[in-house]
Amino acid sequence: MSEILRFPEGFLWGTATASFQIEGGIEDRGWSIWDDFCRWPGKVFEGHTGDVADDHYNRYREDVSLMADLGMQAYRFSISWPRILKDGMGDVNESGVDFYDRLVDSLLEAGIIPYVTLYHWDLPWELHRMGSWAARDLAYRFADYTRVVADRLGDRVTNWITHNEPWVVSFLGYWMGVHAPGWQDLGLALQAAHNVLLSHGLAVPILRESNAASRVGITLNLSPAYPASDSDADQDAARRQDGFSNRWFLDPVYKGTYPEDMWTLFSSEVPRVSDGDMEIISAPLDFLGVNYYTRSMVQAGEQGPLRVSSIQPEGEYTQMGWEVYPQGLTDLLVRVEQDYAPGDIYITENGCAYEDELTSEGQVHDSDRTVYLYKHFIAAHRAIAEGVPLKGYFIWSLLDNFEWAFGYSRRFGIVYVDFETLERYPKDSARYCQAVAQANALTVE
Ligand code: IFM
Repeated sequence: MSEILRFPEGFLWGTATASFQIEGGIEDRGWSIWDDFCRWPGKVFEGHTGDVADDHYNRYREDVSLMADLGMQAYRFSISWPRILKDGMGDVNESGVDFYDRLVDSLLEAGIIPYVTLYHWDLPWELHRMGSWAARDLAYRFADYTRVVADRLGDRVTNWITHNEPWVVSFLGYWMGVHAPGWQDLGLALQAAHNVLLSHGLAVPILRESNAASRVGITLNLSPAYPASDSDADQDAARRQDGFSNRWFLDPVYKGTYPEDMWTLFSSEVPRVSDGDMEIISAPLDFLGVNYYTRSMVQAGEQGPLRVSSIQPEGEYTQMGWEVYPQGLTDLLVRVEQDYAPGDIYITENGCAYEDELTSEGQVHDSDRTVYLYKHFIAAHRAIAEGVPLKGYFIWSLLDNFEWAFGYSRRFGIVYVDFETLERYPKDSARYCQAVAQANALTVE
């Protein structure tokens, strides 16, 4: 017996991308920390760069048509800060602004609602030289940049996301050193996280003022942490993991405080917080963007300040080595709603990388991706049934693209990109998403 799961009326289906991952067009933008990082030996798979990427800078019209053809109602993309302000501040790069002007206009003409992220990791190099995100001043530079973008696009863009995944920015970039700028210092990472959050809070009123209809949010990558056993030690480990992955960002944004247990745990490494910062950071928002890919399972360990060690439960894994765990999405959404009541929630990213193969007929039979998405759509529907005000779902990603340290070796797109010819080929999963979006429903077998 099959069952039809209907999503609420007005539920928004879309896809997501990010500037550095798809645009290319390096000649019309300033140098960013990722341009530099790509050139560090051994940091990015086979030295891949974002110089050309998917050449979306030149092919955006084709990409907008693709989305329209797939019945997508919204598109989440990011603005490249160094395309707007080559050095991160100073003179506006008019041709860069013009690119986003044309992109937004094409989307609106196609009936696709733009959801614009202001920062998805491509920090202008000059700002990095001024101390990177560990420098408090960057928060104010971000506010200035926000003002420029809001002035130029705010007449047509009303859905804004300040930052994408501050956890990744600060901890992968400044503590673990596997993302740009490649630093490895916990104290600087925590300071970077604080400055990113401060910049978020400073940007909120600027975006609101740009248009009475503006809706502003932030996107966090969240991952529920489960203990490997019922022991007190493992349960404490899961609490620490949750504090690190989730509460370190959710608490400041929604409660105006850092979680006490984690503050104690990080002890001498905690960030400098000035008077008034937490009020700025906790400015009321219109929505929360949640990026969900997998869960974590941990047990008590000895290593590092967190003293947790990760377990790989039996199960299915994607090419990233991430466990396929749709129940985690339901659990996460229900928990976020219960503990933080953030108002409207969007899944601003969910998707998976698998080894795709383009057939000689130009097809990609990615049933593994289709099944992954199908299971996560069901999980999202279950969360709605449990009272979560989930308003939309953005699939990561529209196109195969530059997957950071993995370069082009991981394909997350529902549209295959031949990186030699830059031809696009909708995969079977794209047709599945099209059917779900068009029906605003899915059939469960
Ligand atoms: O590609 C990234 C994206 O830039 C941010 N969220 C996770 C995706 C997959 O790793």
